[in-house]
Amino acid sequence: MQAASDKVILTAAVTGAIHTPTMSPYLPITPEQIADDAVKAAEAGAAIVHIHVRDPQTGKPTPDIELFRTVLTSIKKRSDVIINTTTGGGMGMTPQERLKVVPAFKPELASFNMGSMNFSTYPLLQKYKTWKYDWEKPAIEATKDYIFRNTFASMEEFCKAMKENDTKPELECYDAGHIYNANKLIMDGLLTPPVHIQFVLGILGGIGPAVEDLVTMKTTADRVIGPENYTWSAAGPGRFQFGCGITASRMGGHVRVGLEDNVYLKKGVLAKSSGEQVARIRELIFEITGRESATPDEARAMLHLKGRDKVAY
Ligand code: KMH
Ligand code: ZN
Repeated sequence: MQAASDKVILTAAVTGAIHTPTMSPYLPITPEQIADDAVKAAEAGAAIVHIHVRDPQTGKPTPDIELFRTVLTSIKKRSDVIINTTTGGGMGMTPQERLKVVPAFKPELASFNMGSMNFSTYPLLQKYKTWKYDWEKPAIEATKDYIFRNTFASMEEFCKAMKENDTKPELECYDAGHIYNANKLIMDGLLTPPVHIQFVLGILGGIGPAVEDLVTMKTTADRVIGPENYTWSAAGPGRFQFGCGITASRMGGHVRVGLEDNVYLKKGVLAKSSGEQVARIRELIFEITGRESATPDEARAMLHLKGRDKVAY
């Protein structure tokens, strides 16, 4: 039996806000589909599920609290998986709309984006020529002129809400500067170490998905924040998802997969669910590194989470 501390925490980000219904018929849209996929991903070995919600009629990302409530309660009834709610939301949502899930549900874990940036997916326009819904193409086009807003003023507001609701933030760092932003919030006493960081590699507007990019992020975090002051995971949106996951697991980190970041299982094969990707990465990591995947309770202990009896859903 492997020591729990050596295990790898797998996260499944099941729907997100980047992909649109045209890109995969398997992208979960309704609250029932999102909850079902989250439960399946947990059964496949995910200790954490990262949750966004979408308008059930159109598949457009929304900050609707009642949709979140339906998804969170449905997952909690069926699984002890850790639920990580997004506070990144999607394009066009204000920081305040994005943050509402934290006071509303007091989740164990929530994403917290560490800086303003260009966040663009417009190269996808070359790949898809016809669209299922009218909103999809303009939304992807608009990412060319989009700034994902996470100023210090709004980050301070997010820190305060997370502290008040005892929600552990997962610090989404898309570039080296974001690690310095996180450290500024630690130095100001607004974030308490050990913090949990998600290195997101390969978003257009952030650092790339190469091995060297992950090494840069990790060595920067070691130098600036200190290895004893953080735990970490990596996500590689797009076709680098599995490669990033393998690299991160070999470096001792944790790993995120899911249809939020990549709709494929392998080249040319759409993933039928995030659970399929979890099963694949779990097997690859075990084969290559010998690391087993952590259970939700092992992950709770590793990340110092408050427990699922202390959430408000
Ligand atoms: N969209 C991902 C690349 C969030 O939800 O706050 C990162 C993310 C952010 O999951
Ligand atoms: Zn997300």
